[in-house]
Amino acid sequence: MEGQGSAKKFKKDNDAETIIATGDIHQGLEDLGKFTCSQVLKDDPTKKMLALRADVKGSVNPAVVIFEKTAFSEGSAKEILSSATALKKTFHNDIYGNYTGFPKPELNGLKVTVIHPATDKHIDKYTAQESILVNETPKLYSEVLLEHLKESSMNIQWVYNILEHRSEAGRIVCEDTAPETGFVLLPDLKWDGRTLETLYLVAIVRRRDLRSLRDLRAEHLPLLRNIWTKGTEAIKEKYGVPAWQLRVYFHYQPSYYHLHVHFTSVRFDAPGTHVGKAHLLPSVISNIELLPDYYQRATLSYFVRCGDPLAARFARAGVGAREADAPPPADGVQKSDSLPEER
Ligand code: G7M
Repeated sequence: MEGQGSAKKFKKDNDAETIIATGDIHQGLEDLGKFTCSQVLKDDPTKKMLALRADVKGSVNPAVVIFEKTAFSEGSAKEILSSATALKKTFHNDIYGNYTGFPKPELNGLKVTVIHPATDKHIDKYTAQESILVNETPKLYSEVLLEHLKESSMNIQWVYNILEHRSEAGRIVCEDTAPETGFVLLPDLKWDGRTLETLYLVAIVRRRDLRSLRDLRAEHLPLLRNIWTKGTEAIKEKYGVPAWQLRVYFHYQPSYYHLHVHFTSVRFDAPGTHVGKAHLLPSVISNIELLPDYYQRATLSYFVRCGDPLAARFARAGVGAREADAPPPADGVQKSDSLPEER
């Protein structure tokens, strides 16, 4: 049974019997005929990504649909250079020709992510917004961030579905069932599972009491070392990619507060690998080895989107936008002109 458990509201509609009967839009979804674009959330020419808010026939809830152009692989690069690729000339000048190419559909697939029912949080997440930089001290963590987490509940049913083999069971690359140090490693939602240039897996820990980097201390070193050792070995065995070609890291802030670790190829500039977001696993282990409560004592800096309720909460706590010419605050917020990478 795939993707059990999230609450969904559907209205009666004869054309949408499948949705009503199963309560799951992904059952039997073979095209996008039921979707109508209601808003362009983000159109990112650099990442070649388009995020749309969509109405769904037969459902009162909106969806978020994300289209991404996929990377070339060496295999497809060879196939693409053939008569099956039609060309339309834009112009030519001397030895230089510029064309639009139309390869056969199998070589030209888009990665499509459908989130339904999409919450306001999902819609915010994929909407282009200005952001602020927060320097989160331990005090701000307990007074602002923890309070925010208590009041906002992001649905993490998908995590439990994976841990309990109700979803994506066939995609698991490595599983360790030890209660304290165990985890499940599988391809990330963002990866097609094949293109090594964009390799992206995620390790989800079995235990449910660790929310983020902030909770990690010396007693969790065996868990962290286990994820590093078994995760990198499993990737080497299955994909032939050695540990030294992997970027292994936490996000802080993460989108989901159930501890998980990202494994991406160093050849791939994955979203969320920038300063103020990614914390490399070997460095995290080393920091805790040096100082057992490092992550309870450190100031951790990160970006928050202006539309995120968390930004409003920081502002209410007196950690808000400052005058443009003020010196950078020791424990506060700086306006940032640049957008953060996708969270
Ligand atoms: O930013 P954060 O550290 O919370 O990243 C969470 C990661 O989980 C992202 O890289 C997502 O692409 C990934 N992810 C999110 N969902 C809902 C799923 C899912 O259902 N399956 C898998 N395999 N990965 C997911």
